[in-house]
Amino acid sequence: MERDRFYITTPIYYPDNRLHIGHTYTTVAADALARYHRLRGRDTYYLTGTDEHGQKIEQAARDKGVSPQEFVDEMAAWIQDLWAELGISWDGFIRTTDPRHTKVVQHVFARLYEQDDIYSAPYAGWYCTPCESFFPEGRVEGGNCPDCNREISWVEEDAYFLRLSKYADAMLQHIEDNPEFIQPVSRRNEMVRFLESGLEDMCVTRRRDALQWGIPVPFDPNYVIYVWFDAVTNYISAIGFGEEDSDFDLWWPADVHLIGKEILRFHCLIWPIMLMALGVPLPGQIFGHGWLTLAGQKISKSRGNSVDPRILVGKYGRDAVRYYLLREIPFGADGKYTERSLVERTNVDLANDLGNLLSRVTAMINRYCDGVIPAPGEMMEVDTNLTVVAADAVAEAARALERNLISDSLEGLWKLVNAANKYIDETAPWSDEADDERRGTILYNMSEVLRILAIALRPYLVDAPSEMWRQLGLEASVSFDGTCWDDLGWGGAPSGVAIDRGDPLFPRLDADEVLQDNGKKQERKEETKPMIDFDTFSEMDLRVARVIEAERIEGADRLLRVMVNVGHGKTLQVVAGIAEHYDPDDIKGQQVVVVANLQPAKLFGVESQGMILAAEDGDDLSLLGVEAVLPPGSKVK
Ligand code: ME8
Repeated sequence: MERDRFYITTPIYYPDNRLHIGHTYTTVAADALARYHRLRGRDTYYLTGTDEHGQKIEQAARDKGVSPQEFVDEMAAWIQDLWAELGISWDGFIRTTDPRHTKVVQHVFARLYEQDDIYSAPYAGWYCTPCESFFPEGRVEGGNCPDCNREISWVEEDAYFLRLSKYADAMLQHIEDNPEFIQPVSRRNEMVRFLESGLEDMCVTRRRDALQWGIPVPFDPNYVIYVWFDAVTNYISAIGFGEEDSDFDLWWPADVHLIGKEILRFHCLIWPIMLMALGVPLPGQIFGHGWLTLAGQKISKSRGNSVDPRILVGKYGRDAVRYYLLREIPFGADGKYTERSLVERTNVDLANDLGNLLSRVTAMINRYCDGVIPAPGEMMEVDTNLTVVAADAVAEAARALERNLISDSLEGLWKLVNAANKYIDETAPWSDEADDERRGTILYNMSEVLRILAIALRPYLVDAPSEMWRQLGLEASVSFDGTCWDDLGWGGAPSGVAIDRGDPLFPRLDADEVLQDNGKKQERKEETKPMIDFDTFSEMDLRVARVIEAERIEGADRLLRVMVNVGHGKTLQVVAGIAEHYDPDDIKGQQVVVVANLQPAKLFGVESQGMILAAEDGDDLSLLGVEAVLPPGSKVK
């Protein structure tokens, strides 16, 4: 029987730092799924929250000179504001410092200890603070974390262990018996391989003298509970596990734990084994999505390449950001983030395909039908074809969403958007050949497509669908908030209602203008960079050079093409972002400093073979020079 409830979770995020577009990705994806299931009429619970204990948080609070509790209070509030700004419709926000949660964690720990699934033994191995992960001796080479490649510390202490090995076979069996348990399939295979290579028991405590900021082991004051043991328990503590008269049985087991692929092992092995040991049913599915990458690297707080979702929302609006994240990257795979692709998606899919459709249709209803949705007349083949496309698109979207394949579902819906645009062009209601009845039929059909889209897009977009509804004048007869997936059948648009044409849903963006503006803000925001060693520094070939010629690059207000003499008979062509500060004629003959061994890159179709160094302060920019006149090619060191 189909379950009429849906319980979905995101990871609970570490509030050690501001969250970035990667966390936003998971949260928006879970939100889209939660909204979809609500639209299907299922009781839905969407849980997110913050993972507030552990060494990382303790250090971050110490660096800021505040207590860990003050620190996490401020960060958790910041995160909730961020999610509110993005229109995230969470039902529960769990904080692991909540006494309701700590009580459950202590209860689970004590129970597993009592039944001998937790035992005490000495630990000697590695610990990675950024990942909050233990690694056995053999898995670490050269003192760096095998997962994140950052520095790792050696830990030797008496500890408590969770008996994972006892459950390894049962775990493997469960994965084999339940093909949907870990998705996508590639992640499932990865976990099976990992299990087959042998599962060791896991350390689940830290000594109190090494770490204070954690939940105390209830029967041993010398220890706090390992932050991952604490964290995964949120999925049951938030819904009242172990409490009398709670909603636990209503929601558990969770339908989907949506997570990033780097935390698969905690979710696909350790967490289910904890549940098995407790005799609690396992979640239906763990879906490990891919990473958003920038310049080939995972976007992450500590790599210093994080992208601030608030800046993007401020610039493009939350619907554009949400749509981009949900549509651009095939759900499950890694995907490159670039702001240019966000702008392109917004312009093509949202402004042109969707926004223009609404704008054209409402303009024609005003012009040909006195601003009122007309009644349809006789349907021709082209019209019934459109109804078939609509039904297929909706069915395809639902099929994909039932399997959490969000980008596929949007692809399905855009088949209808594209077909509708084609339909208008083909039926040409503006042409002299169309009489009033024919025009009425076409514009009714178009209103109907827009009505269907407004409802079907509700999971993904939070502002545009209701605005479409409003402009179509539908609110007068049907409340938008009351619509549901069952309203997606053809023929629901009421004839005779007055439309209210408004501003474009998504104004077209001038890509070069918005992207250049952002370049400035990003540069200013970047304050510190990680330390580098001397060898890394000396890999840079810095030279005194002389400008031979310079000219503006068409279409790029900030850029100059500059030819520089770098000595030894060599000339480099450099594209420099200095056009707002220097006239090409002014810099001819000037002595500058260049990076002469930078990999060539194309900017606005012009190859840049190096970089001219400049200092920047807010809107001011000044080229770097050397005091005396030196021959081109002189080394800078
Ligand atoms: O791991 N691309 O928290 P966290 C896509 N507290 N998703 C990304 C991403 C990227 N570049 N970067 C982060 C923790 N994420 C633990 C979780 S759960 C019991 C405890 C997303 O703050 C992705 O979902 O490091 C990843 O799993 C999560 O953020 C990690 O967030």
